[in-house]
Amino acid sequence: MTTTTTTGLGEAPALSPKDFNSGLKPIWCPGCGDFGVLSGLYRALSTIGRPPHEIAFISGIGCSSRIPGYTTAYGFNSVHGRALPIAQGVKLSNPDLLVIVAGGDGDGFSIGGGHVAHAVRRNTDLTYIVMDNQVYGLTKGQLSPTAPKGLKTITSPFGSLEDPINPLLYVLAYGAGFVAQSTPADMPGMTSILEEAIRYPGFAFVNIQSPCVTFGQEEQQVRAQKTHMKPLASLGHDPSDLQKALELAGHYGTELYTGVFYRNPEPPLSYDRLIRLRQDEMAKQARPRAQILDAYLQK
Ligand SMILES: Cc1ncc(C[n+]2csc(CCOP(=O)(O)OP(=O)(O)O)c2C)c(N)n1
Ligand code: SF4
Repeated sequence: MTTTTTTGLGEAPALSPKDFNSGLKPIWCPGCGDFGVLSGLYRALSTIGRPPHEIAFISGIGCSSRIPGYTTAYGFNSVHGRALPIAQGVKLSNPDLLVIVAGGDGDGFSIGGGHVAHAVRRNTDLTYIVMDNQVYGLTKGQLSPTAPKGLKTITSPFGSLEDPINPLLYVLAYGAGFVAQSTPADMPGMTSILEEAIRYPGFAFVNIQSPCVTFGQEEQQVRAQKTHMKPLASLGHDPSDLQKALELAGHYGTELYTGVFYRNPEPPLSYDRLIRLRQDEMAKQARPRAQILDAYLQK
């Protein structure tokens, strides 16, 4: 690192994507979409410029949930489906940390599904990245909640009978302030969406169509995605238009829209900010301990 940037706090060394690479070799299958997501995160974080020790990656269990170990930030590869509650706890106990949550569609919307609604409505300032591959990759390709109807897997040999859940509509319905979708088939677009999501001051959700090359479907692979992905910007979508965002998100599974579906133009104060304000207020009103003891003894 030879260059420096000037910040309000003085001279700080400029960061490069390499500064976020832990050097641990990912054990993902060659060609797995998660490699692209990891590389996009390195780039987005270097542009944002917060050093690794000011960042925490929290994940659950799955191939995609291995991401914390491949970064130099603090990391917790935790318990299947429990990344969001842990991440909220981390953010509340240290609001200065930049907290990023990452994992698979199974981790987020099967076992962890109940936590998503509460994380969204509580609006803690964190970024939730789901690497959506429509299967359980780590446990060898079982049906996941985002698998399309008819998908044949080892747990649905005659084709899935169920309609998939729609992660975009799910978080929009509970009031998420930032909702986007991307794919490693569009590295520049995905990197800038990750950067925007991380900078958003509240709960931000990014669904990344990250192909599983070993158990995934043919039409979900990067080459196929390149031919059918449609940037929302090319449709003239205005991300402040919630009604239109809901309508477009309804095409999940049939259209691969990329870009920002919804960005709240007037983000409310996040939960961690509200808690901090309340704590400051309580500290101002708090009586010295001696006074409390006196009041007790006088009773
Ligand atoms: C409580 C519990 N139940 C089940 C498992 C087994 N398990 C580990 S990862 C996983 C699903 C992984 O799929 P996903 O979250 O979509 O991530 P991917 O591997 O596809 O990235 C399951 C069922 C577990 N580790 N813990
Ligand atoms: S099984 Fe699928 S999701 Fe897991 S590392 Fe391999 S390609 Fe990636």
